[in-house]
Amino acid sequence: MDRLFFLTSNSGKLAEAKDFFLPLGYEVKQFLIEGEIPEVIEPQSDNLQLVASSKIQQAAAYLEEIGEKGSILVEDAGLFIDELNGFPGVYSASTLEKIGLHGILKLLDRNANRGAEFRACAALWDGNKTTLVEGICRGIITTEIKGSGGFGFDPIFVPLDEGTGRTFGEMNKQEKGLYSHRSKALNLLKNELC
Ligand code: ITT
Repeated sequence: MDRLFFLTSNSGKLAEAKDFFLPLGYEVKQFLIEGEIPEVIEPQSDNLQLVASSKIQQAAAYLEEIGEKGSILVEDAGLFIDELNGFPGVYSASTLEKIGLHGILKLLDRNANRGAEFRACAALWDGNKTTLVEGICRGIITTEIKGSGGFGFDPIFVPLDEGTGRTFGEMNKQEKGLYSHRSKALNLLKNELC
């Protein structure tokens, strides 16, 4: 089975990528060097693609340095809320850490436009070249936390296309995978690998 090294510190993202690539014959492994996630500098940018490109370049350089061969995956995601002009966007991780899901819900009053989208920008280094893709999932932000599945913002996000009004937090990984920004991005990358 071919291996794909995923540079991420997020176990939820890692689990979803593993599930996605396994049926395609790829074993996704967290990219570690001597048991540690290699340090990469995240450029301060409001552009997910720029962040992902910079991280994949740094990861490819690490792989070359240790004399390993393999493909590397990097993926940067964020929740962009319409009423907040795209906030938290590229600041999603730090915002979630600081104010939590309740804090995000408090930023939207009852009459606010609750439209939002998840964006995932994935970059794949195949040993020669980098491919960059983006997946978007439109949805709405709930008024309360619903469900204990998934990770991150999943319990406050209802994907529009699903149709039952459930949050990602109320779905299992397979159900989320039918609609998510991550699956959309990884589907685009799939053609590069297979
Ligand atoms: P790495 O950069 O190390 O991969 P991270 O946790 O910083 O991990 P991101 O920058 O991609 O990951 O994600 C920004 C935030 O958005 C972070 O808090 C994630 O938990 C959250 N997030 C990303 N994808 C999500 C998803 O599919 N569902 C819910 N929340 C998500």
